[in-house]
Amino acid sequence: MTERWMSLERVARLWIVEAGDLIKEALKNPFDIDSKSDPDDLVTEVDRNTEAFFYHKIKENFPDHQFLGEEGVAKELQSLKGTVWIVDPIDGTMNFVHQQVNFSISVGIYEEGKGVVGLVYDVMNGELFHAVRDRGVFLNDRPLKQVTDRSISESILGLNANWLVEDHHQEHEGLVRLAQDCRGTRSYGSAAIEMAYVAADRLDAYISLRLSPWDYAGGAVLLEEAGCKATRLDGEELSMLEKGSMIACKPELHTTIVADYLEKG
Ligand code: 2AM
Ligand code: CA
Repeated sequence: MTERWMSLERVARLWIVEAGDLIKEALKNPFDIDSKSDPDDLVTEVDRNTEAFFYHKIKENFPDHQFLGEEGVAKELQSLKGTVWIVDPIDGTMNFVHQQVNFSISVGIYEEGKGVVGLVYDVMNGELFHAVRDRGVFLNDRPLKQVTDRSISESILGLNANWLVEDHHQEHEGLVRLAQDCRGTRSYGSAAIEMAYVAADRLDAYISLRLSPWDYAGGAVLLEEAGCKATRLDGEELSMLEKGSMIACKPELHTTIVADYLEKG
């Protein structure tokens, strides 16, 4: 199996780098920007074109594989049977539109619901994180060093300030206490990059209350190979078919945060 996963990773990597080059080209010209569910939920023609690029590559080369992407280029996925590619063509679209940096392409390849390949490409910083199940996790082809599991007071957490000012969710009090107790908070604006940063020991945890499978499918494979955990905030397994909350974290810190800050609310 590992050979097959490694060959899928090689192909996915060629496409992700090619897609990154197309995005950099697209940035040289004006592009259409729309909003989706709310005015701050942005999508551009570059998101759609990049998703279509992956969809057509996958269908041409692996006609029996399934596809799930953010922009709905493929029809809705009903199950995780067989091999499924879960693609976020641009994770951090708001950064893409406003900053032209700090966005990524995320690809997760799942077999019968199990993550086997994960890729997160920070396009403008030229950082490609990849992992193959049982083969470890790499940054630009160099193995990442083992993560350090720190205490809360020494930890830097990836946390968007939105989750601290809105008080209509049950985790609010716990998250405010967590932000007070940790060493510092950061928000980069791309869930996939923030998950990769946990795997690379640049962050100790990343927490979000509302993400979709394409936001975390690639990062979850990186984290598993880095010996970290990625679950919902209640500690339950992430769904690759439904939206939900997420904590990506070093293993002991995960236990502490879920038990002492999230379950107690
Ligand atoms: P996106 O750029 O692909 O939409 C920003 O904090 C992170 O949350 C990004 O990874 C962003 O992914 C994700 N996200 C998920 N749902 C979102 C929404 N409704 N609005 C903005 N960001 C969202
Ligand atoms: Ca996106």
